[in-house]
Amino acid sequence: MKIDSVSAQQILDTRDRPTIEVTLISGETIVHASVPSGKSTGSHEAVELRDADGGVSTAIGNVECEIAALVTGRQWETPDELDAAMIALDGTPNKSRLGANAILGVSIAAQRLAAELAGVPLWRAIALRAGTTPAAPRLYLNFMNGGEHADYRLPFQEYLFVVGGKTSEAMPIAERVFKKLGERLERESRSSTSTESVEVELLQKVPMGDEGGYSPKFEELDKPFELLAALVAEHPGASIAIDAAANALRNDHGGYTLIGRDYTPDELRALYLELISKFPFHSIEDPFAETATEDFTKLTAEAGEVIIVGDDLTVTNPARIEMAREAGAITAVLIKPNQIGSVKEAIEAVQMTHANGWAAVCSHRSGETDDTFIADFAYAVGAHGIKAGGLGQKERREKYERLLEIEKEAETV
Ligand code: 2PG
Ligand code: MG
Repeated sequence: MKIDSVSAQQILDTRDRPTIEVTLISGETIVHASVPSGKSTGSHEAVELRDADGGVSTAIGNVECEIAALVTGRQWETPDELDAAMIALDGTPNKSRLGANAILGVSIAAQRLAAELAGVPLWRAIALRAGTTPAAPRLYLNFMNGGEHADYRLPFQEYLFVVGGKTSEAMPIAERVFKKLGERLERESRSSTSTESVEVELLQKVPMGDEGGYSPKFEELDKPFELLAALVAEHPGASIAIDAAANALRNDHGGYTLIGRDYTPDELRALYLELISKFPFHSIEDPFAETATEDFTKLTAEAGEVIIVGDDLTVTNPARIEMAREAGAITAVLIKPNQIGSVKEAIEAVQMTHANGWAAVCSHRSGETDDTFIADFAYAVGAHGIKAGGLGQKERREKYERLLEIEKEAETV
């Protein structure tokens, strides 16, 4: 693979924040890639380089100068070789010099270019190199958004409807459930007031959170689970997951606060175990803060079949995943390429996760673009699941639509 030109430009993500789009040209072939951005970030994530005003012009400059000088005009055997060269050029442990956003933009674009030049679908090119077995991931659909992604109208960050099997069979279920949930939430909000005027009804439309899921406000902690459980009951094999994103729930006295009530770590663990016993749970992500490894370990030991997922705890970083393995802290790892800053390292994180006998759940970020790389990646590595948001935002739906396309491609390849 030979790259003739590298350029980058600023685009806006789904929260209207600047992010980076990279273009690579090789002969007649032109590919693009853009980089998502998180809000509830772990402190060990690779560095997303931003200007003082939040822009990405320094990162763009790094792509167009140093990185372009490195990657153009020579022959690359694989995109992994190119990733390794960019990592060495950056020279820091967390990509703080060139920026994980700058490096990842080129890294994803290089994967796409290699696939195009080889004439194979992106997921297939990744799987062939990584030696993984492609398979449809379970859909982790974020149907109710809370926490930092929705002004804390709900205490936990994500209330997910989980459905597995072929994507072409899972998606019609997801569509139905999303619509029904919306209708039920509207009914709930209408019944909580006596006014019937049209204006008030319009105001009562259930708001949406950052990830294209509904964002209702309930004072009762159980209420969202009751609503989801009723819908799960109509679909055998479906289940519930949450991302507690507990970094954001910490209070000043060593515990956590949910809907105005304080919990010690032990009380919060007891709450999770109670929820697991009452509702059809599949997994809990980041149940405690990223520093509370022992609390993860205790919950994992008691959670039975329910999977405990590390996100801010592990940040797609081999050293953090190894730390979690030694502690027996989790049974699954959330994989977000931009937490580590290159596709090569994200693949290594998946391989490490699988070697531990754990599940890998590949994930978008709360600030997304129309790039659907994560769908190809999740399918390529045969991930246990993919988190790509709710169905109320175009950029979230596009990931699921890409999975549908991939399923068709897989039938013909
Ligand atoms: C998460 C993500 C994605 P953010 O916590 O898992 O859903 O959110 O991108 O804000 O970190
Ligand atoms: Mg998370």
